[in-house]
Amino acid sequence: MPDSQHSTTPASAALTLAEKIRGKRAHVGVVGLGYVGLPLAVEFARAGFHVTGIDVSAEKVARVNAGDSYVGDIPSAVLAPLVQSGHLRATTGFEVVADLDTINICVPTPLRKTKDPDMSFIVSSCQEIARFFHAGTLVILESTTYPGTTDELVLPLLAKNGLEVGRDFFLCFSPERVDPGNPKYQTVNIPKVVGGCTPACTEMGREFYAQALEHVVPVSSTQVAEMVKLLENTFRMINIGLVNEIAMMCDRMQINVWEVIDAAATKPFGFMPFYPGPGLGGHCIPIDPFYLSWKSKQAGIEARFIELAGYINGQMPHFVVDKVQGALNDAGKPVKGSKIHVMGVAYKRNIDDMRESPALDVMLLLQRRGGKLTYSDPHVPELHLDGVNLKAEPETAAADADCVVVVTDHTAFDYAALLERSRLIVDTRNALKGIASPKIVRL
Ligand code: SAJ
Repeated sequence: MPDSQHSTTPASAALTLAEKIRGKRAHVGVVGLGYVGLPLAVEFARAGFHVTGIDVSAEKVARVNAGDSYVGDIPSAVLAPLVQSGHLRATTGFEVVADLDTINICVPTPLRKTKDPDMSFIVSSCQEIARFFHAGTLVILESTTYPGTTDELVLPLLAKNGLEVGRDFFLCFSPERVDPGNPKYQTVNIPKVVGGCTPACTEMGREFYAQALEHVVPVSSTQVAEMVKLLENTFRMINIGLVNEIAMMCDRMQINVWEVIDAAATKPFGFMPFYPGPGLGGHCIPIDPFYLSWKSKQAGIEARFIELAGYINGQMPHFVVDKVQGALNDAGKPVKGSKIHVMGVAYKRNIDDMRESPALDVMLLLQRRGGKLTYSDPHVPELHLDGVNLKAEPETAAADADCVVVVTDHTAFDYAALLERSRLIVDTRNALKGIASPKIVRL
């Protein structure tokens, strides 16, 4: 059981906390038990800490306490023993903060419709934490956000009753780098960047992560740590935008962009392949860069690359729909009244996440042009448009369709059988790579 003594004098606060962390006697708290928070809580419980997860969802809390995992990367066979041994429990109440020594905040940071940051989850979590906050605590924000959030928004919410950061409590930012479903990189072996409000905070954060994770990367400030994550994901978004624009150029010049990319990828240095697609989905890449552009605009600098890449990526569903229209037209068929079957609707292969999925844009645009839509996706059991579930079995629907569109290239699909039974396939992911057939139209 954790040591429930909380030191009161400043100097001893740091010493006592560091000793608890090193001795794995610290009571670890994780706010937000999603695809980031639950794996983090599990890693610290596995390392021997007493961990309490806090989540607003009573269902999530009940499932954690029943050892019933809802996060793909954490099998119940891993979660249940940690709950049974008492190393991991969950609650919806923040009262437990009074007994916590460390608190990781892993709550969502979505964008509002106006494309500016929605900080409501961070603010509400910090307001609840502040109600029970005490000296000798380490707080680490992990939610992806704009540079300055930790110092400008979180710190004032916690630095109350004379508590001084770096002396009485410790505050850091550490970007989450969880890649759901990645078989090679999981929470324990993904290098963990951490930056504090003060050097003492950075050191406490480093010490904390070093107890459970394989590689810790301390940096000089919370702003550097916040910016690291935004650079990582803005890099991806812009390069995806670049390759999507290259795809549109190649299409116009009748050059096979997939062959171009594969050949360019043979360059052993100075190049990293990205691939064109139907658009940009997910809850990270389409969103994180706009946290950066929002903040940089406040600093008086227009983030032109981000805005341009956002525009180009946003054009891809329209580009795909034009390809479908052109392919049907070449077969003497209008989109209107044609049966169009979409293969794969999740935002990327082999997952079930639909957030910001470009498949939704493609299907809506085709429906607006009069297409009769169905879809197949082994990871997405239902998808309703106008109240109708468009789910159909690939075998029958593809054979019956005037055009099949591969939007998400799940590995579970039988592409050879799909080619056999389809009249026409628009392949937006090069899923039928290397297959030459007049039936196939590629991006
Ligand atoms: N996409 C392309 N072309 C590409 C790569 C991706 O069109 O070459 C599309 C995908 O289909 C998807 C979207 O972009 O719709 C985002 O794909 P992603 O591979 O970036 O996957 P995400 O959104 O799951 O991104 C996460 C990020 N992880 C974190 O933020 C912690 C990202 O930093 C990772 O690099 C990425 O996973 C990954 O590599 O899988």
